[in-house]
Amino acid sequence: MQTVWIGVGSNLGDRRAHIAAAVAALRNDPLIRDVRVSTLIETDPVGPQDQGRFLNGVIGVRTAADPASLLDLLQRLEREAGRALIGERRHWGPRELDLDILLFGDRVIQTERLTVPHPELTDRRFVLEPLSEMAGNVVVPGIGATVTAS
Ligand code: A4P
Ligand code: MG
Repeated sequence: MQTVWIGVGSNLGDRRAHIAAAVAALRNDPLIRDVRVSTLIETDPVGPQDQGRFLNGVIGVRTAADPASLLDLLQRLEREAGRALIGERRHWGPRELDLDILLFGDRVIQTERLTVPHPELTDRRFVLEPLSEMAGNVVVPGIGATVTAS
């Protein structure tokens, strides 16, 4: 079992409902245990400014699934929220639901599909604030600092 931290964001449609549906689906998924959700915060878009404000938070889970299987599950939940297929989206553009793997236990992963820890993790207040609320003492592998210190 690994503890996994997932960043969640939405800035299209009923943002709170998209996030709640993803959390409910994770709670019902046989691969996933112990789902916890941070406070959701209202944030200004980072990147293109011609889009609405985000609702951001962090979801903590425990899972025995491998990282690629977890990514498959998260991408299915993004599609179920109505998000356009990869290739039809604008980079850093608006989205109904974004689920990023921030940390996967203490693993460092670099594959075609996955970079973990998430490369923007320590640069983004909208990730660090909810993550430090839930896991302030977690060490970011490769950096060796805790989330709070970042
Ligand atoms: N991928 C690689 N590593 C990961 C990972 N750790 N977790 C790959 C999840 N996916 C990962 O992602 C594109 C590909 O990244 C996936 O197919 C997966 O194989 P995407 O979510 O489809 O593309 P994207 O979101 O347009 O790009 P990117 O780089 O993921 O953007 P981010 O980092 O998600 O940033 N401002 C505020 N206030 N709040 C936000 O939540 N989000 C973004 C998007 C920009 N500005 C924001 C927010
Ligand atoms: Mg993403």
